[in-house]
Amino acid sequence: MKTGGYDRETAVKFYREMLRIRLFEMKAAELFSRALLAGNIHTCVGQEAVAVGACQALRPGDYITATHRGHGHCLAKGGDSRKMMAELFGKSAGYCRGKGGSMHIADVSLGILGANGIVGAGLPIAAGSALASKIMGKDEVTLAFFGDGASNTGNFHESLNMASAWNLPVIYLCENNRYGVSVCIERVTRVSNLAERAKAYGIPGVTIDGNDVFAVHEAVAEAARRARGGEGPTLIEAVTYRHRGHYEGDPQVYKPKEEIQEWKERDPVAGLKRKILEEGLAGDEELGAIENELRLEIEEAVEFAMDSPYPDAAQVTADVYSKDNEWGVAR
Ligand SMILES: Cc1ncc(C[n+]2csc(CCOP(=O)(O)OP(=O)(O)O)c2C)c(N)n1
Repeated sequence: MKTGGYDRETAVKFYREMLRIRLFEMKAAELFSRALLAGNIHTCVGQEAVAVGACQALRPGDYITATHRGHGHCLAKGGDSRKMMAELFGKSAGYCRGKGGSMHIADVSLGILGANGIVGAGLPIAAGSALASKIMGKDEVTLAFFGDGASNTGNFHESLNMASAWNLPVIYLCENNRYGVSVCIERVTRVSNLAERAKAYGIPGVTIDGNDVFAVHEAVAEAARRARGGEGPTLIEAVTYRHRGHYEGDPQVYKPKEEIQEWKERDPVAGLKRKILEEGLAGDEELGAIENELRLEIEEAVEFAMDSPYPDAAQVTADVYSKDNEWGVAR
């Protein structure tokens, strides 16, 4: 991990954002194990550097599409932890008024075009969003997060082809965490680096260490610069690992124990903390105060969610279709 070129404030800000995601996810996992959350949740523990490095390289007016493992993406793009937690609880104060749950968090005002339970579905949405920016002559970029599994869907290939042919301001960011549910990437894909697939579409493809928030930040900043400069899409493969199961409750019997251990030693949050302390960018006391502050934020989010009412049964068919939005145009 290299902090060269980054100042103290930036390193500490990245740490704070990554730790917020980690604490949110660990709390969500705990609440799920206590049967307080309905439905299913997929945590991104171990992948925090991708969400934070990427979103910190975007502008507030840029857009993202998130995945079924999208809590980190939404928090990193500025999502409100209270509204997110309320949505996980199925409460009316949540982002989807309690009717969407963990996999359907969106806040267009923050550029979050939606987490999505359909694997690969965010890729064409991102291309459409980038096309809208281009048609409207706006200086905006859209970034699609997706997994290694999603890179084997038709949506991936069709989206990259069209985004490339139309030179759209879009960034395709693959979080290669090695598994699609229980299937290891090597069993279903012959190319060793998924970024090689960019060649087929005539766009740049780079493979980076997805546990190094600075490496992710640099790669996305460069891709955003290209996109804004009219140079079209980039495919980035961030190599990372999910520490927990595909869903909460998954015993992960398909993963070698040594592999899990090896990646836990490369924990991106602990690694960044170590780096900050080693380089003297901040001391134990300052980082401890940040952690206490974030723990309080997450506890307050849980209290807010628990205190909120469930949606009214009469609202069950409301909001199924959106008639308009703040721009009065489809996006
Ligand atoms: C189109 C579609 N096919 C299958 C599924 C079932 N499914 C849910 S998550 C998942 C694996 C996705 O793997 P990946 O894209 O690598 O993301 P990760 O879970 O590793 O973050 C599958 C197959 C789905 N939700 N949508």
